[in-house]
Amino acid sequence: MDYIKEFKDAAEAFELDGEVLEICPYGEGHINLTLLVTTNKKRYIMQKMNTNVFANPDSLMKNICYVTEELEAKGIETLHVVPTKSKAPFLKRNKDGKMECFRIYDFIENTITYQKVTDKEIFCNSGKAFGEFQNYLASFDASLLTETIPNFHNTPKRYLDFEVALKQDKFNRAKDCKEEIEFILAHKDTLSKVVEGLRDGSIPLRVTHNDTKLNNILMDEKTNQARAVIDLDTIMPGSMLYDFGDSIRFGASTAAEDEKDLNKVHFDVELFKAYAEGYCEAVYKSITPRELELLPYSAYLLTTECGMRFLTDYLSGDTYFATKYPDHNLVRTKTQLKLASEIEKNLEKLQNIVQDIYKKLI
Ligand code: ADP
Ligand code: GN1
Ligand code: MG
Repeated sequence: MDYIKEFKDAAEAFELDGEVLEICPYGEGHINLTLLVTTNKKRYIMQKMNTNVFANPDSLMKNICYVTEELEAKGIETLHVVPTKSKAPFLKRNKDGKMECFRIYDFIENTITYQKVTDKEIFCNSGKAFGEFQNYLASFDASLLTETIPNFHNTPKRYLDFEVALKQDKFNRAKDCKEEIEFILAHKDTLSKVVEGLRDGSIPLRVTHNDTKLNNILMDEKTNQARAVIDLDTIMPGSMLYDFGDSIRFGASTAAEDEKDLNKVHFDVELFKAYAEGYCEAVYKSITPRELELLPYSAYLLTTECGMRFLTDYLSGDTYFATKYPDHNLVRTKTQLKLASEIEKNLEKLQNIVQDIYKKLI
């Protein structure tokens, strides 16, 4: 494959231990192109960074270096950036007039990433780990960080982007997703509680991960305890509700994000509870009453937001998320909107669950 040769050439620029033996595709990320590099000494993760999504790779890598160095100094396992031979944190090169960026991390061995929750305990452990990660970031100087994607979780702004894509309907696809479009239009007025709270100060602005799906955490392959939170590209000022909600969106589902058979897709209240137990155990000392109150809503919000983003990308011709077949983004949209509607119906029940968990902790 052509791109393997491209990666091989780029790998030459890095300070690697040993001779490169093999390079092959790895993982299930939707944004960067990720490959596993094996030398005769060790393994690495090499990524072609998505410069369509991340317009400023220099500040992005600066963010990652700041955060990983601070975590390392605290003795917390994290990504380790492998420098280039000229001591840069990534390789930026010009190919046929286009900028290309590559980075390499040490492969974190003896870990596993889950694409779906297989066990309540694993999900609870991931909740605890993302909560603890939130605590580590609390002492981080936010002024050092660049906002890598402005308005990333500004859901009302995402709604406006959706409206533009719908109006343009560049690929004449709106006719194939009428029900999904109707769902989003009908929920327009439910999308602003977190941005409004951040604006009026009733929700604190914190440094957050912003992309807390289960495959962005490495679990120990023997104990299933969390080892490292990865995919640090979107660490930026935000709300902890984004982190909680996004984990529930991905993990508290009975099926994969791109399951085609919607009969298999349900929101699982027990999984919500397991995650909330782990997360609250880590953050109960710092969470505010308003944040606690909005935890269930955040699951609804982030799931709707993600469905809306998939739909926007579908309408725009699949330019953002990596897709494997023509209506992949539409399939993803349908699972997200089904989950969002089930979460919405369960909000009161989820509220009681969260309150019970919290009362036991304090
Ligand atoms: P994307 O932004 O495209 O989601 P990620 O940085 O999340 O890319 O990487 C994709 C996948 O590669 C992860 O879900 C994980 O399985 C794997 N991965 C990434 N970094 C490492 C690492 N340092 N060690 C082991 N596995 C990794
Ligand atoms: C992307 O990078 P990855 O695959 O972990 C996306 C998230 C979405 C998620 C949906 C930078 O996450 O925001 O929630 O896909 N990341 C970015 O699966 O847009
Ligand atoms: Mg990822």
